[in-house]
Amino acid sequence: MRNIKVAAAQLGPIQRADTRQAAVARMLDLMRQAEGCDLIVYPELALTTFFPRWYWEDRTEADIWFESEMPSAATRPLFEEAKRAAIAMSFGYAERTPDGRHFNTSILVDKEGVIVGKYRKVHLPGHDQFDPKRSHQHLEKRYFEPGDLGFPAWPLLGGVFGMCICNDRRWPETFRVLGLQGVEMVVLGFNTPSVNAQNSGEGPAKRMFHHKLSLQAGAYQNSTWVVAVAKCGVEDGHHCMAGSVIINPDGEVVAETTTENDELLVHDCDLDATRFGKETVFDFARHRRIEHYGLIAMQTGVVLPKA
Ligand code: ING
Repeated sequence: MRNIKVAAAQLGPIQRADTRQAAVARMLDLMRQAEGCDLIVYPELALTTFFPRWYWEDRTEADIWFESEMPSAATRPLFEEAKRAAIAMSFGYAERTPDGRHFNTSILVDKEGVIVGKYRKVHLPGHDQFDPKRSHQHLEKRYFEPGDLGFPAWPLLGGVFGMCICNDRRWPETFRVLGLQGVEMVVLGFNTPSVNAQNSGEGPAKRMFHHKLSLQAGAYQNSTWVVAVAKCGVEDGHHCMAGSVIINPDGEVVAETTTENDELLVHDCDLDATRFGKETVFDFARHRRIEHYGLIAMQTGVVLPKA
């Protein structure tokens, strides 16, 4: 029994006009509610509104949404409180590197407040030019570069932890690369518009179905816990879905938020519950046949079979 008491700290909307200090104050309040937990997980881009919904002709005007250091002045109180409370944490933010690169990033911080892992979102959804045909813009390809750190995993809290971000959950490669490192808990944040900008017929119900389908498959097929945390509610008129969930290594949803506001989910996660799947049905070493998997890493798009 290797029990981790996990807190999924869902955030309600953050408006364009809200300050980072206001977001951090809400995150601190959730951290205080999580007293006694081993780990607290916050959403993607937890410090600001989901700014990729807005278009700036001059991309440098979007730099106001980025952090150029971490801890930053606004987030230092979060690291200090985490250290005092001896709780590990993960949260997402927009990262601007000293050499001027831009990433949709998340970090993993240990109980001493030390950053032990960094992940940069690999699968950027959406588009990079203003698209008048869309009901709303989703300009992650405009403001971020694809992540350049791969899908690393780290030892933490007596187990193996990995991170991904939002759209990454829809790509099985994300979970499998982590699974091949023995991951026992994948933590991620998401900001998911509740309607499809290109298909108004795809509303909240279908969105929630695809969201859970992706997470439950990733958990089951790699025998890992998954903790997925939303920033949700209406941000400047744009609705993002909730659906923060904790999923066990059998792919079952064991906890789910019921509001679209700041809300804490707490669940005891036994990392040893990953063992049976890893030693039987998903014993990769015994069952995988990599001699047949070449296309997955050698080919980006579809190549149709010859007639
Ligand atoms: N948001 C959405 C997500 O992947 C999206 C974008 C939604 C893409 C639905 C495809 C389908 O949850 C982010 N931030 O990636």
